[in-house]
Amino acid sequence: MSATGWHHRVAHFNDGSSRICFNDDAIDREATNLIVFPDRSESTHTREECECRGCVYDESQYENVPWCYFPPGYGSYRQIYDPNNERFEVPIPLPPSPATAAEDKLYHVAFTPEPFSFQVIRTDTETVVFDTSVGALIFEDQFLQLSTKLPSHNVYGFGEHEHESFRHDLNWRRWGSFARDQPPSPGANLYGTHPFYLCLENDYNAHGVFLNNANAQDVSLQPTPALTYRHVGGIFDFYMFFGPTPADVVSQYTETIGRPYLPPYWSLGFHLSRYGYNGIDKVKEVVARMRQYNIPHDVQYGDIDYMERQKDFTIDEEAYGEVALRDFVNEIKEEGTNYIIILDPAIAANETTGTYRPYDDGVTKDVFIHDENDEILYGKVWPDYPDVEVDDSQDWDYQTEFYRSFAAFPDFQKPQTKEWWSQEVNDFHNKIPFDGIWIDMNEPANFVVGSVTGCTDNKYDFPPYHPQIWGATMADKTLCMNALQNLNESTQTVHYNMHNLYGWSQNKPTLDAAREATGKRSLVITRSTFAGSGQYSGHWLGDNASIWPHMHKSIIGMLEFNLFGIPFIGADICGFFDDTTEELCRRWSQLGNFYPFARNHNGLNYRDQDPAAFGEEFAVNMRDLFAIRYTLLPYLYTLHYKATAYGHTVVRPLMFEFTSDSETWGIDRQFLWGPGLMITPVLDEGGLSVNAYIPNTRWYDWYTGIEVDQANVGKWVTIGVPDYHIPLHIRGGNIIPIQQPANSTKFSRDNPFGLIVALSEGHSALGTLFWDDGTTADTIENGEYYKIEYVVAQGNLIASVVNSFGNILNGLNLETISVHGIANRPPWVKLNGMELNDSQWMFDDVTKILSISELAQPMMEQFMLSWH
Ligand code: MIG
Repeated sequence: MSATGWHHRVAHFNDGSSRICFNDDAIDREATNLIVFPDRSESTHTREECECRGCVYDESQYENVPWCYFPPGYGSYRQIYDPNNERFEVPIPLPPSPATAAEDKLYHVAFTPEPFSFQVIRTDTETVVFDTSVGALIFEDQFLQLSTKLPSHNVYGFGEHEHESFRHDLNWRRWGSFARDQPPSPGANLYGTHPFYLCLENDYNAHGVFLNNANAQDVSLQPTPALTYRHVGGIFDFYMFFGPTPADVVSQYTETIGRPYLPPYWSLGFHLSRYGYNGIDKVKEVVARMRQYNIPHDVQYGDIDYMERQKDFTIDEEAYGEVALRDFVNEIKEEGTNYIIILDPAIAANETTGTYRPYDDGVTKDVFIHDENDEILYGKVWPDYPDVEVDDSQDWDYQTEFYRSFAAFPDFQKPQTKEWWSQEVNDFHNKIPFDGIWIDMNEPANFVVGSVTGCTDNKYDFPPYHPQIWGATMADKTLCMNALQNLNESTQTVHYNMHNLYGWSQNKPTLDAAREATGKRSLVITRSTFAGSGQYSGHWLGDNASIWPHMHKSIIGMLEFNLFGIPFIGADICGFFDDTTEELCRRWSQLGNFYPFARNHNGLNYRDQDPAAFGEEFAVNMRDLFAIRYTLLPYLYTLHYKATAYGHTVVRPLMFEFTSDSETWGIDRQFLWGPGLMITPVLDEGGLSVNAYIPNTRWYDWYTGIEVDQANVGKWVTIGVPDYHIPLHIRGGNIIPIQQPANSTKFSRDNPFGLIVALSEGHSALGTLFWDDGTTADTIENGEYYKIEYVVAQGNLIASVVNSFGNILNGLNLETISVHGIANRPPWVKLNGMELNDSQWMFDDVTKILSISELAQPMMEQFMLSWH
């Protein structure tokens, strides 16, 4: 490494090694610069080691504050390129920055030569949004560090972790990112990597920063406010977005990394899953009780227990049976329920030779990741050996050693792997006509460290800096870091560089394969993600537990994934690990009813938690609860369209819509669907009331339609929440398209539509309906949809058809409109100039709701409704 102008010191340690003296958080805390040892836990480094690095040692009494300080004026890199090495760059093609004329740019950049630093400044406010002068910049072969002083304490994003709050705690918190098969746990690096944050400046402008680096990394958040990035490879490839609104930032970010995929309409319905139905009879029993109570059910899952010994592309003949499963899937599809199968990337190896085509073909076609000797790397994941009786009471290590066979890991960056995968998926679809694919374990997860023979001592498995990630070594729960993978079609690199991209690399090939197999838009749900995964897949928040705090955490995760461009997001409703309780499952179903991806999923051997598992009263209430969701699906689908077309969020923090109200900046126990619907779930055991913040505007109760008293807006209010109630409020200024619900979208899509018009202070409102056939791919690109804009002003509602296509709205009528917030009874109501008769409308003088019914207005035609 020979970047000129770099002043570094080498510290010599007792073991004879010499290490770079890592510059660190040179943070201005009470005018003192700080340094910590990034490669050690703060409590283990000694005064000697610290001073040896030219740093200042101070056993600070403050909690979390590092003891090893960085003296002022410590050296920094001036040039950040590496003339001698070709460095790893993330192989995701991103568009170049838009060519903006200098005078139109929202920012400018300033450089300080000595010690080197740079500042990025928002031009119109002079706010310094990024300022590296706060710490030394380091650019070594396996260590990169850069600090920035932040313009405010309002920082959101970075993933994937279990965060306690949506707005970050900046009190010396360090978050590592390295994709890991890791159930949500405090401080852990979870399944995916999202090096993106959004910062709301104190004058309500927002900016976003994406550091396009996929190597293992951590970010230290400091109270200055500041943050420090540390990465073990790659380059500093920064993208900054200047909003100025938070919504603009997300839109600009997703324009760069790729806008989210539009999920099929059916996938917005209710999904039901569990690990360990353990046989088709149980699946049938559960589906039967869903039908018994007429509970909406758009998707049923098959987890790994449908497979023979948990091998991809096989069916357990005893417990399921190919013919029986196929017949069952065809039958539920008739009833409107789709079927999604799980697939794991790891392929059963060795013992299957000659008997298992996915492995045999994979070997012939060279699809698997290689070890450092260029032979197939074998780990262990699910596949069991044949002819072993699995004793679940044995511990994990015992099971791994004695029951699990070898497994090989497809390298999805190889072109032949995509073909091989697609062939297997297509052939399996001929057996079981599934509608979507759920890809799990793609961190990639491995039950042994590195490989069945471990890893060698090499610079990738033992880098000089081990970021704050879980596991004693980098290969913990995954592959050896020096395993060989394709970077692109023709070049190889090490797993060290590609690890965080493994899930991402599987996303598109799986969607492509699913589309080919089904001939439809299809759906992929992935566990591991990187920036851009939202273009191909949705995500669930992983193996949560049936505990109350995980409900709140799921809101935070869901809001974050909306920042990350993966709005089709949800958590396992009622919890994955542990037995749920009736109360927890009831409250969680109320919350989950408002996850974009609403799936009740359960772990192995835990008590049943499907909506009909708790008896009749519960089941009937679930049916009514889900009916609210199904009523709102035209609105939810339109929000997804806006995410795909414009990069809007679907689930939205209050702070996005009420940015100038600082009370909203920290709210993460309430959330919005788009601009118009606020959801305030119960998140605590025994809770029979919630504290809700009602931002200062007009709101209408979903259930009664009655306006929230103006005396209660701009305030925290207590709302009573009986057992079967979740507070929902429609925000003035919105027109919400709705449709009469049914027990699946297959039928609800044919039902009459309605509009809920919620008037603003100025008695106006806006809304959109996006409608396509719900299952064809690329309808937006191909213009194969209807788009209708609804506008209310001065007592007129005008519907304009701004895009039309084919006959997809034929025969569908708008039947009901309810207008909320009219001051006085109107003298008449007219549709296209013709007065409605008295039976078609009524005005309630108490609730102030104008209710119109039996309109019979064709959805595909423009119209005007007047009441003024
Ligand atoms: O836990 O396929 O996160 O949703 O049910 C082992 C079985 C593997 C992890 C997933 C979970 C799924 C389970 N899988």
